[in-house]
Amino acid sequence: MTDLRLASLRQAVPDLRLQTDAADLEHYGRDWTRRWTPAPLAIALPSTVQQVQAVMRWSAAENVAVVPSGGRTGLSGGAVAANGELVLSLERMNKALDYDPVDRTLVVQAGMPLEAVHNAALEHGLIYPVDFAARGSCSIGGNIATNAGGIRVIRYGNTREWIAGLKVVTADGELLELNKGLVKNSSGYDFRQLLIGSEGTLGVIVEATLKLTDPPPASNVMLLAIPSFEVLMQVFAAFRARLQLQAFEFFTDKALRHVLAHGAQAPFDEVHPYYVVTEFAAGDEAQEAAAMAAFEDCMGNGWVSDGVISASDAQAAQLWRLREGITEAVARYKPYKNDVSVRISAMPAFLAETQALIGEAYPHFEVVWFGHIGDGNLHINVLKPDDTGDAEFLQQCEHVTKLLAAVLARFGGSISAEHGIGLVKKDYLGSTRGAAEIALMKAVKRAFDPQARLNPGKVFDS
Ligand code: 2HG
Ligand code: ZN
Repeated sequence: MTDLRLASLRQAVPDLRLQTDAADLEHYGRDWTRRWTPAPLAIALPSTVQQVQAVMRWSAAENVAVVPSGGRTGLSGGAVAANGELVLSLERMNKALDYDPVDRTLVVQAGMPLEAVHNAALEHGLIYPVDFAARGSCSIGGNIATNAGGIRVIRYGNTREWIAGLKVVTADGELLELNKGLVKNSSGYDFRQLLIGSEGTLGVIVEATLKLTDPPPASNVMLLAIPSFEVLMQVFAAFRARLQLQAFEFFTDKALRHVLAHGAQAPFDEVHPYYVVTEFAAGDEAQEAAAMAAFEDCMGNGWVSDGVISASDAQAAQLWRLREGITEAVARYKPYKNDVSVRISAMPAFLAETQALIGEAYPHFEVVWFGHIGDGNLHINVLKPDDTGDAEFLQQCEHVTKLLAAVLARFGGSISAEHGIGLVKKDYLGSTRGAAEIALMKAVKRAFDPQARLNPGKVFDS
């Protein structure tokens, strides 16, 4: 059966690179979640848009499900192929195609790694400002498919703000050219925005026209030690009022302990409950003075217990490592991840309530909190205790998510701030989206993909 299908794919798209080695099926069939056993039919690695169209036409004719695939750095199972799907990897379509200095846009293929996009923008003296730790491995197509956020959302917004146009191959192999780089386009539904964040369920993103912008002024990085979460919010308000913030990220003592155990250098002699890494414009003396004044005021108020400021790019990178190294440092504990958001102002109450709730239900859990303060986005990593089996741990963590989802529904928050719903959070979609809204989402899915062949089972069951 498998052989027959692959033979028909080879016949339908003769030049297509197809890989079926066990190692490839394993490698391309999973993402960073590692929860599901990869079992794809095969891996298709097209090199042109026409090949992607031909693959989708074949998928329609043979009724084979397709999982669009980028860097697979996702944390929600959105790129997992565990049910005999064809993985459609955009990895070989990884080039910048065009730059327009008047529009200040860069046209890129979907498989281009985010870091390569950053470098391509810099070659033109501009930046593509969306950024996060997985920059070297993730692809721009995957970033768009999940509306990725990251560490500079506070200054530049999510991926959604930076997409001027998209080329998308539909479930039937049609090519849609969405928005075509226009700044203004008031001509009906904006399918470009609908495709952004649709997690490969509505179409295959093959090309994007990215907006670029001026590089920021020179910046400095500060690490602050903070005695409580309530005052952390005061520090945020004080810094935001006086500085042009590029990033304002927090983590806890537990997070720091893991990053230090993983090789980072300790910033302070003492241990503090919370830490902030903030980056802000420091292009002239006035900006530098404003930063020092904000810091001193916060120290004077008892909101900050200690602080370091970067004196070089190397030091700035070292301070950033304390925050960006957390995911890698805790990976060996097979953490169960939640990625939630509430209104910024609601963060202290939400954090206090959920910390108490988890602590009461599972006092033996080590919970690592960190995230993006300016975006109301908290990352909650529950580390697997050594004496708890995988299945039992998963069951307990699902219970934690259920508790969280109920609190989020009350707070009007989101069960996925920036990682997507994928497989991991689909049972909890209803905590964030109303029943009528989910019914409309399903109707949209049916309109784009009536046979449910595109990334089936992700976001919701069709
Ligand atoms: C981050 O902000 C990423 O570092 C990963 O979104 C979060 O590992 C996580 O839970
Ligand atoms: Zn994050």
